Amino acid sequence: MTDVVVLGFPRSTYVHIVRLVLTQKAVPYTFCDLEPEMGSASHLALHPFDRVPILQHEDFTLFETSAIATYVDEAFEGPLLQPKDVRARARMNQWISSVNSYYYPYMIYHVTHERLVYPQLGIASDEKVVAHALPKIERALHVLETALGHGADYIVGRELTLADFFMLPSTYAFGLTEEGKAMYLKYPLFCAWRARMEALPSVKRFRAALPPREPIEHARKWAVSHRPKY
Ligand SMILES: N[C@@H](CCC(=O)N[C@@H](CS)C(=O)NCC(=O)O)C(=O)O
Repeated sequence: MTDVVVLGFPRSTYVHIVRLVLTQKAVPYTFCDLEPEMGSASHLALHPFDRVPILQHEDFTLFETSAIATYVDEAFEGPLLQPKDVRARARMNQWISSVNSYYYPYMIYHVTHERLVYPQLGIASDEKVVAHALPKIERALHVLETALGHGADYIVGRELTLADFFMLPSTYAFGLTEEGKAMYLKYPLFCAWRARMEALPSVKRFRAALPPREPIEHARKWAVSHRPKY
């Protein structure tokens, strides 16, 4: 047992960000699968907005992934994942915010849910949702490819930062869809960044610790609550 607990459901993109950061920082933690409790009073007592992840460290409970990732980086030893330089740190935060606003919603909520999550539950894909998202994702990948085009190993430059760990899970899951596989071929610098990230010992350890991608049972309600209407 450790005094750090991550609560969430196993396939959650945002939970993956937190678990990646903890693994990179070599912080031992326990994962608590909230799937059976999602939306219940016990879940809402931990996260009043009905989301995951939630982090518990000793007597401290925290939600929102950027707050958790920053806390983990600052509360534990190990190489810092936030640049000391004020402008590089601002650039990192620009990318984290961009993942939340321009990458995750289209790659995950729109395409990955329609292509991988709903069909596993017997719910047909909504082609309009996918068609609306794809040009937004093309744009987002083009922007990322341009940012990586200045000889940078990582998104903010030479240093591995939280921005890389925010970007990885959304792009990983979208890359499992047929649309993602086809689109990625056009972005060689982005593909090289992905390969570099997947080669990190922490990322390998994280992937090896994940269970098979089981259906997300509580996602049945997303088809009503989360699905955009076009
Ligand atoms: N703003 C939140 C977003 C978290 C989020 O959207 N998590 C998704 C999983 S990746 C979730 O909890 N979905 C559950 C649901 O909508 O029922 C954060 O940064 O932590």
